Amino acid sequence: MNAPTAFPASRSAAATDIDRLAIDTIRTLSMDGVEAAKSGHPGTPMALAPVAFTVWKDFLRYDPTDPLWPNRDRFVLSCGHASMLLYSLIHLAGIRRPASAGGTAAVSLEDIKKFRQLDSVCAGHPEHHMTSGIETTTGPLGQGCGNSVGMAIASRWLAARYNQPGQTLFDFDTYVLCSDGDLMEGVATEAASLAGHLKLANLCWLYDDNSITIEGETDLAFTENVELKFQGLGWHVERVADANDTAALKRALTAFKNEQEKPTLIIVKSQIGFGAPKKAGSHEAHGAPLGPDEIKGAKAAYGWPVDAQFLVPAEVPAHFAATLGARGQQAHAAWKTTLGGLTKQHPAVAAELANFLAGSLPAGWEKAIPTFPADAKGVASRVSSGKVLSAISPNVPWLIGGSADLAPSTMTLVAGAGDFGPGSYGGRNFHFGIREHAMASACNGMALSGLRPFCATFFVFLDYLKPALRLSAIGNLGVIYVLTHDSIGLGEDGPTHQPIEQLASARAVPGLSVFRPADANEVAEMWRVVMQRPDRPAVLVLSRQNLPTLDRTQLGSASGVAKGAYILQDVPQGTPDCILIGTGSELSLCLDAAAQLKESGVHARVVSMPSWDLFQEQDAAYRESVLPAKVTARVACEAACGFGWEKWLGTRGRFIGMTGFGASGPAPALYKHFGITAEGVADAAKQSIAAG
Ligand SMILES: Cc1ncc(C[n+]2csc(CCOP(=O)(O)OP(=O)(O)O)c2C)c(N)n1
Repeated sequence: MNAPTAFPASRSAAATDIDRLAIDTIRTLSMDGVEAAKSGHPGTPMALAPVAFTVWKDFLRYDPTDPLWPNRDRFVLSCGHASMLLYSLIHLAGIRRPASAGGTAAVSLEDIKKFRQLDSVCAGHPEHHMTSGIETTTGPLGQGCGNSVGMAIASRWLAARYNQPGQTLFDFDTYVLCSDGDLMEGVATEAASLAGHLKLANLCWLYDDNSITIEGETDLAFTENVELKFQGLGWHVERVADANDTAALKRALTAFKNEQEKPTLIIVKSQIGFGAPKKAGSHEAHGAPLGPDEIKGAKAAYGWPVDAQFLVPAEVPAHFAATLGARGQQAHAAWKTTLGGLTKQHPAVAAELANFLAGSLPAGWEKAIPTFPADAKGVASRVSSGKVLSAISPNVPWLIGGSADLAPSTMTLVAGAGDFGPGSYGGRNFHFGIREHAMASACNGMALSGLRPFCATFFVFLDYLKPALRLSAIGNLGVIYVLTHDSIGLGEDGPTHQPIEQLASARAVPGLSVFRPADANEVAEMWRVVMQRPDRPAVLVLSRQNLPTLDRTQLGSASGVAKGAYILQDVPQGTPDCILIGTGSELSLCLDAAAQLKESGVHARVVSMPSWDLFQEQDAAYRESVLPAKVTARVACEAACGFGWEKWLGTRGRFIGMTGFGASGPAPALYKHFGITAEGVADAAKQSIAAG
């Protein structure tokens, strides 16, 4: 082993030799990984190695043999471009895959050598679902910060729900490494504001104040006083003048541990590309391999063998095992003993917790889902959704969430469930404030902590939370998005509030379920489906206006929602002349159009299609049974843009919907104005038949 013997005099004397060896191993592994990949971000891992190392060695409570231990501290790398830092840490700490996945090394040295290659567990940016030890998928700046607030919330909620006097099962902390880019993003400020309000003292962000971004120095665009800003947001702020000063880092982290009231921000001055002779301190160290000369120069500065690559001195993993590993395993063992005590002394609590930990729904959870009697006057789908949510809620305690200041409109307040607020963490109704983006990002963090979160706003504000929604889908996180006021049907608020392109944009997201239910019973069935898919995010698109509750004794059963689309009303016999497809509020227009067509001797099948993606998942035979290939005369009706409907309509089909933005006015007037009427559907059906 060619371990270095000398360290540059400029280096802080605070670290012991073995600590320095570990820090420089993180640095050199990260540099070598990026160099081998010929792409990546070496400079920030080189700078932040001492910071991350100090957290992991001295503070993080983490059992590398069980990365899913529920009470582990969370470590989030929000500046995901510095991913090699995390891969180096996971490798050196010896994190294993869960036993269910074989228990082998999560990141081997061979994996690191394949950084950024197809099928590598060391992807360009950290991907939670791919690699053990990664708490959340990061890369879009600011999201890790948002997620961390959800994790800190989860820790507090789980503690309030399950801890008993003398039996602490949940008290995990969340540590975040974040960069200038993270803190410039609005989502991080929204999230920080929420965390400060909620007094999440179990949350610590370590801000890499290196004054460098991609275009150059931060004073090009970022001159705010971060310390003052965070103090104003209700945070405790610490400063560390040199990222290499591990003793100072320890002091700041100890201050975080001692803080009981506020989240903590530790502002750490670092030098990007630390040690690289020419590129240190320059944006050139940010996003490209350093090149052989700079690598050799940096290794020489560390006192490292300049030609060694991927060198891991044996003492380093042993050092991680003796510190992080030993501490984590001991804490984990103690936790298991506590859990055993809970089972004896509080069997009912322990039984509920066992369900939660297993990720399964409690037996009989769906028994209270209501059935709605036929009613021509009907009920808005936001209202029926609220009723279903309230019915399910008592049976699934970890179904928790709230809205961005719109609960009276989104109908997401669960009566009797209590509020989650500063210092009072047992409630299940959340008030996220008017912070849609952070709300969704925090919900991702809550989902990553095992909870089933829902969040709500107007559907048009999907665009305000879209980046987090996309990450729900990438990460298979079952966040439930309750999005109401789903079309021009909301009426007078006008085009700024009337969604047009949001359905198409949500349907375009892979791995996301999108539902637009047509009546109260479809709403109930939608919730039944969604609850059973905890690994799939869902967007529930709900109306402001009343929708008639259809008479299911005369029409197809709403249980067809589980298949995405189903025949609501068929022709008496033989092949239909045409098929009318509707979603949400427009399904009733299709039924009316079918009645009108019948009078002219045209036999139309009416299909309800609340979820394209679920229908697409069905086998070809089922899809053919609903939309037979030979019936090419088709009309779809939806009060939104028609983008994408060709898939179901084919070349002969017609679409009745919106072609531009809406307008302010009463909903019935708007439907007429934009030609979204039963007559319009019937005419389009005749045209489609004639085109054959
Ligand atoms: C939302 C988002 N916008 C843009 C980017 C592209 N990007 C990656 S890193 C970066 C900024 C780098 O500066 P900083 O955050 O200070 O990181 P450092 O250079 O210190 O590593 C940008 C703009 C991104 N990843 N996410």
